[in-house]
Amino acid sequence: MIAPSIIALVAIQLLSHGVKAADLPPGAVSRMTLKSPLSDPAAKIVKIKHGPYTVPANGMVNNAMTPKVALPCTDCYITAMQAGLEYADGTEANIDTGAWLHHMVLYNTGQKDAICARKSALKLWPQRIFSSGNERTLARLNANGNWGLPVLGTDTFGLLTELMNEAAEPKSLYLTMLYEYVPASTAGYKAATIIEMDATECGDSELPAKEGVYEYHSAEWVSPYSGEILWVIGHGHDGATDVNMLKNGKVACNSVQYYGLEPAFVAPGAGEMPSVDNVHQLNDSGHAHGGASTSMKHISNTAVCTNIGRLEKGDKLVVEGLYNSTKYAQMAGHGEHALEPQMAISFLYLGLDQGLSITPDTTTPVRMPVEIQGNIPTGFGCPGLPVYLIPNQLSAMMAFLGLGTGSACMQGGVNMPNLGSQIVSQT
Ligand SMILES: *[C@@H]1O[C@H](CO)[C@@H](O)[C@H](O)[C@H]1NC(C)=O
Ligand SMILES: *[C@@H]1O[C@H](CO)[C@@H](O)[C@H](O)[C@H]1NC(C)=O
Ligand SMILES: [Cu+2]
Repeated sequence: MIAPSIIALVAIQLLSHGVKAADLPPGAVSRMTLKSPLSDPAAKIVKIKHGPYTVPANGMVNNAMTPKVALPCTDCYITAMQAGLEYADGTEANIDTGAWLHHMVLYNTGQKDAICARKSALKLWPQRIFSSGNERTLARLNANGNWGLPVLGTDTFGLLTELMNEAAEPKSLYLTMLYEYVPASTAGYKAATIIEMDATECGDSELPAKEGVYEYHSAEWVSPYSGEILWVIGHGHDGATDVNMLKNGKVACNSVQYYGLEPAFVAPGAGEMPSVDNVHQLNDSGHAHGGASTSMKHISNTAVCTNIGRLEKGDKLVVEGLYNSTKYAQMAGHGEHALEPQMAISFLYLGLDQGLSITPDTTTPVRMPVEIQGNIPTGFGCPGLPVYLIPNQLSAMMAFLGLGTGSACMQGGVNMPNLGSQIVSQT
């Protein structure tokens, strides 16, 4: 006999996600809610609402930077994280109503990034601790052992958010972060870190879209760390079939990209002409989650990898994004580009053998962006603030190198220093 509260819990999860865990394809995972079962008796789930962001009709909020946002907890380990987007009344904001979580990056200026922090002027490069596209994939660090991402009292989280609105009216949206965490004193917990592999390495992640079958690779990165690989997520854009993490030349994580498994990730047909490719895709899919045949499915879930063994010092990692625009229609571009840029990102959480005393990688050469087109948020030279490197602008270049102040730190993006955060606790 199942307790009524459990039945209610399952019913809530079905309502909020539309797909039963059992129906998910290989590697895909259920999303977390405030009411998800806890992974540890000591764990708590907290939700932080960031915003509101006002996104103009048929417009975007481009890389809005908030240098300081609320921490989920201090002196704790984050055991799971997930991004979301919602309206003021708490209902989900997604593609079915024209709202896109184009991307978000959460970073910790109190720690250094495992790949991009170097001895150079960029030594302030903060640790990217989590990122998400509209697919909103859960990251879990304690799936195979008591690991978590440490949050210290001295840490500061910052948030970069890009949102898109395909509706004819402006929207007021909240970026949400759901965290599960345990207090640092929880017996047996140890520190994990994140390794974010990107085909542009420490660049702006954007790659030009092509037609047909094509792929993007990062350069090889040699790990100075060893530990347990806890969880790997591959991120690509529409058109991607797989985003793989290769270890020593072999696929260690195949993150299949799944399209339109939930109605919220299907653009309504009205006013949108389906491409031939997208009609193919709907006929191929074999199940009815897709809605009308004139609608367009977008990436809704990604396969994640857990329990895939260890990373040793000297192991070589590469991220590989595989695209097939015949199989999955790519997004039409805004502005001068015919197609939206693509991405190939694979981020892995690593349970460190060496515990908290992690030192940033200062030995492996890292390719920094050399082909600069437009404004690239790559530097972090202003105290506590990110910097946009703008070609041919001396002040921005100075700021990028850590020599500038004030407005140069913020050119090219929207600074949102006073963005509100509301903390919603589990009841
Ligand atoms: C897909 O299904 C529709 C409706 O049954 C049909 O008209 C169309 O020809 C099919 N497309 C392909 C490529 O099979
Ligand atoms: C690309 O997609 C098309 C349409 O689904 C398929 O026929 C073709 O085999 C795919 N190519 C590769 C290399 O996977
Ligand atoms: Cu992306």
